[in-house]
Amino acid sequence: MNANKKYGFATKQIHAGNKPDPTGALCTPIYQTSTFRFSSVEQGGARFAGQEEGYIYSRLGNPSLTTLEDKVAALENGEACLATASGMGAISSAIWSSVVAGDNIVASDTLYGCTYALLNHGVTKFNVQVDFIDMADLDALKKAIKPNTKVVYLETPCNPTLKIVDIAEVAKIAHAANPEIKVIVDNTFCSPYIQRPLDLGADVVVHSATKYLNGHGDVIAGFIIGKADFIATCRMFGLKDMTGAVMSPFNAFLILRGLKTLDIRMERHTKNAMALANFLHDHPAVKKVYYPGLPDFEGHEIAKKQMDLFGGMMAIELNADRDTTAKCINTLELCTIAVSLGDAETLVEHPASMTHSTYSAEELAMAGIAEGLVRISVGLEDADDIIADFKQALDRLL
Ligand code: LCS
Repeated sequence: MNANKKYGFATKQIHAGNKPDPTGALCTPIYQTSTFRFSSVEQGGARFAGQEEGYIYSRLGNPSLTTLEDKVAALENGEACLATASGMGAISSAIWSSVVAGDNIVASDTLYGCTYALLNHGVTKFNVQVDFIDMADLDALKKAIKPNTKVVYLETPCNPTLKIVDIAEVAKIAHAANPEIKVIVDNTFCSPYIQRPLDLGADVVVHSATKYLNGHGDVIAGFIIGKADFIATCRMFGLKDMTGAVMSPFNAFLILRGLKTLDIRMERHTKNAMALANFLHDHPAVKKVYYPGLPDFEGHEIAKKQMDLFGGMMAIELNADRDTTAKCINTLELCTIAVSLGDAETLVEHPASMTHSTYSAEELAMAGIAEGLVRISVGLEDADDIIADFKQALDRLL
């Protein structure tokens, strides 16, 4: 690539970050090594002291990961990126790098269950106080920010209700209160092809790369993207000392492979999701469809403004109790009952008993996660086949 030229997303997902390999290998090799040789004690010392560039040990950096990190930074329009062993590794490494005892975090009340657990009963053990609010309510945000608030944390669309939060407005409010506050956005549901939070004013993006970025259901991984100095702190403290959540070179290779088709996959996920959402919207057994692409969905206008596509995630509530809902889901023949999302396969799960079982009954109610809510990660199969599968399952309820 020519460093002075601007390239499109598809070109960047294939070429950005790639380094010429001495062997001429087209794909970045898997540097399956834990450590790196030093030519002398002096050279090792210079690398540890940061006086000489070069690899030391794979918890601190590895060439397979460097290529991937540079590519993901380019896709999110960030200065730098850190690859991690999981999405939770990214989130916890970023949080440990942002707060100390006595600090406050203002967080969305609707988050992936383990993120909620980390904030609700993880960091609170270390005297970091967390206030959960409806992040779509900007007045609630204004009221919640305190002098010791260091982080504002959100997902949009939220897992699992797809609630939309206005990233630009949240960033404006947080930075007006205190420019030092880090607005951290989990961009897992969108991927940078659909939404780029840093362009909208956020400070840090985190990802579960387990999902759309890898896209093939065979890797657990994460990323943190942001300013170079913050990513350096995440690398040399948050990850190196606090979580140790380092990505393996093999997983970096798989994600590099998956990323080459990110845009094509996101287009197809969205097309299939839009078709399924329209079908479900008109089915008499369905009470409500939660999908940002539907004009009657709350947050649709904000979604249109900040997302380039509406994505592949949705949820539905049926005109049925929890047991009947479960029975209906059990009759799906093609779609798979499984947690995770962003894979080629359509995955269906029940948040209240699975991904969000870390929430108490009151917390579920507060976040609007109904007992009968069913989350769907719409896959890449033929839309007609996905729709036919839901039709045969839902028609049994009539
Ligand atoms: N952020 C979001 C929005 C997620 O959905 C997940 C996992 C994570 C972070 C954590 O990433 P991980 O450590 O698993 O790579 N979400 C899951 C879900 O909804 N079903 O299974 C896992």
